[in-house]
Amino acid sequence: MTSADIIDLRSDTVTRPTPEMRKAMADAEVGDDVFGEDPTVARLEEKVASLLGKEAALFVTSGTMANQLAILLQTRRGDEIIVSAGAHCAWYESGAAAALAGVQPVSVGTDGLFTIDDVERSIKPSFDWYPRTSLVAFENTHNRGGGRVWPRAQLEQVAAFARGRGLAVHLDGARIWNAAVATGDAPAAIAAPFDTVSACFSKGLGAPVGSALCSTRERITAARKLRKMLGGGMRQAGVIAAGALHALDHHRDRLALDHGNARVIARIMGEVPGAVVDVRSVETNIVMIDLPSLDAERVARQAAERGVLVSVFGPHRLRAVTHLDVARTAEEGARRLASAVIAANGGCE
Ligand code: TLP
Repeated sequence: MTSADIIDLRSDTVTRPTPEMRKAMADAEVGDDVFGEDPTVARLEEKVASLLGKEAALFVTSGTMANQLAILLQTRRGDEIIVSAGAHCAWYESGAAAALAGVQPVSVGTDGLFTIDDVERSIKPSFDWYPRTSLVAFENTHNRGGGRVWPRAQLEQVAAFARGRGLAVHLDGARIWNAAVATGDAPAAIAAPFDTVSACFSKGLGAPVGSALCSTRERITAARKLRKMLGGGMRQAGVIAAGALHALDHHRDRLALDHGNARVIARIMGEVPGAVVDVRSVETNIVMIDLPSLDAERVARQAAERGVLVSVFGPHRLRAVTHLDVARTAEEGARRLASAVIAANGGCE
């Protein structure tokens, strides 16, 4: 099997820039962005700030950096932050919230969503021996929640409650573009209740690098300094910003195709003996496949032998993610994955 035959459903981060995107990157006008002189970075920052309805934006290397800047900006060492169960900022950022900001995350809710009650019960009283609760981090769509989209009313109510209690509210909007396409809501409407919002260009949008942190001008000025402190000041970054701009202009609407393909995968896998998929919960481009009596690592290995790659998300759970590089092969990917599950389940293919 050649690498061209591999169907890579591990993540929507695995995409390669399209020829048009590469051309936009090659042609980008650039300058030294640490001097604030890169016109393409400036254009990207203005565009993303406007799309998310915020005063300003900062182009950063990764979603991780955007989330961690948001935490560093709005907390003090020893604070507690409230996050969704399975939140990226607590699960997949190498312990940065503890190591860099010195805060401890407390997880609430299920499938990535939580309620006013969850937040209220988690806020620590203001007495000496308690940590100070300072921030609530939301994630929309929610990665470990299987690409779940927050219902807008719930998002607004919970965020407003947290703000009313004096807490900062951050949105990890790595996949806010998917949430917008799935609901028909404008990205700015989804971002509106939040003090800070991170958004990625390198997931479903298919750019090779980069994310943005959006907020008030004042917070973004402070974030720029923190980014430099973390070694994230970039020089002729217009080359990569051009890829992100191209992605914003050309790859947002097509996310609907990825969502349709995710539902196709969910339907195929939902009929395979040994696999359990909640088809109705597949709202965007992520499909969680539960294998209650099978070893997920083993099934992933058998799938790889059949030329389909998926991520292991638990001892009995796989994750498949659709994106622009598998748009035409997602169904074939699901069939190969189904064959791996059937083999692991001791059945005939
Ligand atoms: N998620 C990656 C892995 O890190 C798990 C993936 O394959 O889905 N927020 C959310 C909700 C994310 O899903 C990710 C990446 C990030 C932030 C971090 O983005 P990067 O990888 O750019 O640091």
